[in-house]
Amino acid sequence: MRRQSSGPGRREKGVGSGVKAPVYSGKLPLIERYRSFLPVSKKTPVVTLQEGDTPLLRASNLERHLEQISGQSLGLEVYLKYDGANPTGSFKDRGMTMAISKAMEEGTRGVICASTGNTSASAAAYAARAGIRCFVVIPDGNIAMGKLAQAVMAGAKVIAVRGNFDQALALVREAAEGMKLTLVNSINPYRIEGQKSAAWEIVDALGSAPDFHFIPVGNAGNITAHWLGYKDSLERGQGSALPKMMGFQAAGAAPLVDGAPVENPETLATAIRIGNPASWDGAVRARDESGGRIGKVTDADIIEAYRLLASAEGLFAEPASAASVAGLLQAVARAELPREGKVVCTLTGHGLKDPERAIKTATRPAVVDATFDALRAELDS
Ligand code: AN7
Repeated sequence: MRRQSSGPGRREKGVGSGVKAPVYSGKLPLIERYRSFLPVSKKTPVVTLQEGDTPLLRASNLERHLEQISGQSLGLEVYLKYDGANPTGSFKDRGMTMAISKAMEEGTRGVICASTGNTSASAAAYAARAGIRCFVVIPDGNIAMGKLAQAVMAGAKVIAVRGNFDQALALVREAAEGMKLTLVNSINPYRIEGQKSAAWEIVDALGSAPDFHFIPVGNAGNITAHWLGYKDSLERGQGSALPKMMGFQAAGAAPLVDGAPVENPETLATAIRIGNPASWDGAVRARDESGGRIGKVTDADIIEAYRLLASAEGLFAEPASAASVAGLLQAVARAELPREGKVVCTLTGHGLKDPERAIKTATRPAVVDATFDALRAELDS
């Protein structure tokens, strides 16, 4: 077949086994857009699914809701960064394109990760794309079905351990070392480099950093990466200030708030069911350097924000993602924010990741006979 030579596409010679010459149509892969800010060279084979460049949406209905909570008119501009729009449905793709590309450059034998679900879905997809093996270790019974489906479909070897995420992470650290596999959890420094791009995109879009950035916190890689990313943008001369970083953990899994690891973390937001975050120090630094706060929200708060996002803004995000908006609702209720300013909330993962939770949370559809009368009776009710 003849390839079309016109259009915005771009071709390069592929490097490394399993990585074909890419043809980019539409938006550029994250690594290409931010090449000069990332530790890549001409020798780095770019393994991409065209991640990043996700929507940043003004949330006017949510703004009105906040005014109701505060009982006064507010000049807050609220934006939602919908990272569930990444190729595998979560922000993890930003770091994974870097981690897998660098692993290929270094001639890896295969990659391994522990995961509450999204890291494994992303690692499995990028490893499949690169043509390398992927091993994932998950806490048995505590990952959302959509995420497990993604990892198994991509051909990863998935092993569920009778234990939680923290135990799974300790095991894969040992396995990576002993079996010469590349660890692609956010302890891998390239993951953090790629995830900085979310902050860069926000600054590119708004012209400057927002005043406040609300973000869910689990293993704490993302809050760490955002803070570093915002500092990069300021150093490059974009804008004149940094945001206060507002991280939110689930109340049953809030080691950073409680000040000590939680041995048996519990929350329905399984993505952030983590008791001993690997990037603990990074999160504390982001909080303290920015003058922000790391707080906790209950599962009930999370579910309220989860419903609100979908019903008021049409944005279906998974429960863990809604922790950022639950945190914003809490901050407004506590009159913690000024009356004016820009706020960004990150929505880290797509709602379809966890369909079981959605179906449990919402009203089930009515079932009627296949007649117009029966349908009309129900429509009128
Ligand atoms: C939707 O996939 O840790 O604080 O193993 O999937 O950077 O850990 C997922 C974390 C927030 C927390 N929202 O981010 C994993 C994993 C969603 C997530 C987080 C996760 P970090």
